[in-house]
Amino acid sequence: MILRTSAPSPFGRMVKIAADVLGMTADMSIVSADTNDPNDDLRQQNPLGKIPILLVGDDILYDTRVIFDYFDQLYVEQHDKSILFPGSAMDIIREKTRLARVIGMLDAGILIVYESRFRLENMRVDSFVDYQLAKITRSFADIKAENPLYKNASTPTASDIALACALDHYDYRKQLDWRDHCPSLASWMIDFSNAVTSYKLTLPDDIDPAEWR
Ligand SMILES: N[C@@H](CCC(=O)N[C@@H](CS)C(=O)NCC(=O)O)C(=O)O
Repeated sequence: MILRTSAPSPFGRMVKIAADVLGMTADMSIVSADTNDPNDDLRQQNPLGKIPILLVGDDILYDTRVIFDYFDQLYVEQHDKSILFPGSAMDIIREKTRLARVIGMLDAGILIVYESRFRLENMRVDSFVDYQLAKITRSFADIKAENPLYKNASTPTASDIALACALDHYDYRKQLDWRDHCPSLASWMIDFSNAVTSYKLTLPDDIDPAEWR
């Protein structure tokens, strides 16, 4: 398997952590991709021009959720149980909904980054940024109401992995300070970081320090 991604991508990082948790890292090599480079063949691999992409033989898999489903399918075939999406059929659907929430929070965060990356300063639209921020803050309000505690030790679920990568992404790109919206996620991060080895190994190089990094 070949993973096309870039070092700062929170989505690519999720795939790396999931591969490590499932014991698949040795089967996966990483080929760096540059979404801004029109000559990068990633646009032939994924017409959306987005990473991550997983190349498996002749198959080209994207996006993150599809890659997670693929990893899960491989893991369940070999171990007869799931780590990323454990439990009953309805538990799996609930976990996929939690994952969709975090991916949506990140998609909104990425659009905020692109608003300043792709538009000239005098063309930026504050109401668009506020619209995206509201998606993130509403999601944090829901997460806060769930009293989040990290309790899956070295076998995080898909949404656990996504949440850790999302919180770090906001600290890296600074769209907002999630501590203002769900302060208890700081202890969640400490517990996640202590339990999941690949968390620290996959941090963006120049991210600010934190107690759990
Ligand atoms: N929801 C997608 C989002 C992927 C995504 O937006 N990746 C960013 C990099 S972090 C990207 O490829 N951006 C380039 C673009 O949107 O053209 C997923 O889960 O894979």
